[in-house]
Amino acid sequence: MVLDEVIITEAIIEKYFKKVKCNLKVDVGIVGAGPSGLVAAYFLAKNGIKTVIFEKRLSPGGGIWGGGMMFNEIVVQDKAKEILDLFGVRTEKFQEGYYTADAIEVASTIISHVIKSGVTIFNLFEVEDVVVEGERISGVVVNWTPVNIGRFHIDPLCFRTRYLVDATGHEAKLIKILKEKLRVKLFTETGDILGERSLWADKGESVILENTKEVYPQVFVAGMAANVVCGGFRMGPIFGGMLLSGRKVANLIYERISKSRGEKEWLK
Ligand code: 48F
Repeated sequence: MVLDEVIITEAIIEKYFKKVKCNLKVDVGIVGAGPSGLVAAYFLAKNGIKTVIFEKRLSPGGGIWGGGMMFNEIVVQDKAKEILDLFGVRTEKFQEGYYTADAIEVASTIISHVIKSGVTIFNLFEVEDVVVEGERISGVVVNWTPVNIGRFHIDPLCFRTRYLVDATGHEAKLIKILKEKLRVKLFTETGDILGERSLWADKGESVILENTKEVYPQVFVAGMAANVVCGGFRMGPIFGGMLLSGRKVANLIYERISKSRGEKEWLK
């Protein structure tokens, strides 16, 4: 068989646009493919919730790959180890309560499970705004990361979502957009973004699950973004809280969707 370059091109274009069309209206849009966003997407999709991830970088995985200061090992604690076990990631006990895992194995294995669970990850898609219908956030506005890097004057496109998760890590980008452009009052102590505090591993990890919650109707925060929005400490290269936060936000949204089934559905 002689390979035809045009058929190769046609195959890519056709399959890619099919993927885009299939994901224009979803139950859950997750912004950021770091550990929290990936784990959230996996548990949602496994439970039949149509979920998409928008990731501005070329490679999904967020802060996993580099471990601590480019030493590509990560640490997790007991409770989070069970999530790595579920994905089949190998861990080693370092001391009572501390397990290590190869960062590359963690990132690649979780990404693979997420894709196989039915989630589409759109890499190089930067979320730059939200779509609103009155008080309701009904979608995200995306553009190619290279368009933004090149500062080209090119309008974005939109995806409709029923629930959104800000899993953008330290940036808490989605919630910053809500504050800056819509001046909304968040479900935090002051109604504002409380801001990230300095590094305290124990405290940062212990509050992250409390902070993983809905902060505006149908908009949730997970992972480091949850601590940024709710004023939690950062925790450095211990990743248990991120994995558990991803699972928690998936559970919260799953419960909400289960309850609302039977009400007027607007996603067709
Ligand atoms: O930062 P990140 O890994 O978030 P996380 O899940 O995990 C935090 C840890 O990696 C680490 C830590 C460990 O204890 O504190 O920092 O909270 O992943 C966030 C992802 O969001 C993407 C970004 O490229 C990264 O991959 N992201 C950020 N802004 C946008 C975005 C945006 N506007 N649109 C799309 N993706």
